[in-house]
Amino acid sequence: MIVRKLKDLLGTDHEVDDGNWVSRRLILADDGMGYSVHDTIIRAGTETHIHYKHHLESVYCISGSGEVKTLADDKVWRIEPDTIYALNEHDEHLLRADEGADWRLFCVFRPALTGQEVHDESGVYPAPAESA
Ligand code: 9YT
Repeated sequence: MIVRKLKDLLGTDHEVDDGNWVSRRLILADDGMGYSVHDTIIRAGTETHIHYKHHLESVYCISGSGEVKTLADDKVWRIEPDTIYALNEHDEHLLRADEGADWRLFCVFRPALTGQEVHDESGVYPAPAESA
């Protein structure tokens, strides 16, 4: 069984800072679960372009707030505590954190991230084979 505490991951290679966000990667590909689990802080007032072409992601809001704008249809979705969204169509989107407080999101990716992924210029994480 795997048991980890967030405080033990801080400052290690399980913590990845991409500027607009810092991702604390709790469970990764080499844990063999088939998905990865992340506790992510989105910095207040930031906007991030994301397009997970090779992954599915579910995101549950723990604290803070913001919005997701899906670019295919220009819809804007308010995301507040106790709200989940799922990018079930690999939806290209803008992630906008409200001003005032950081936004804490609990994220699950399938397939699992290997650990050090950051977004490329199009907001994409590499396909698993490329990042292995
Ligand atoms: C919600 C989202 O996708 N944020 C970007 C970072 C990502 N969750 C990650 O790598 O943990």
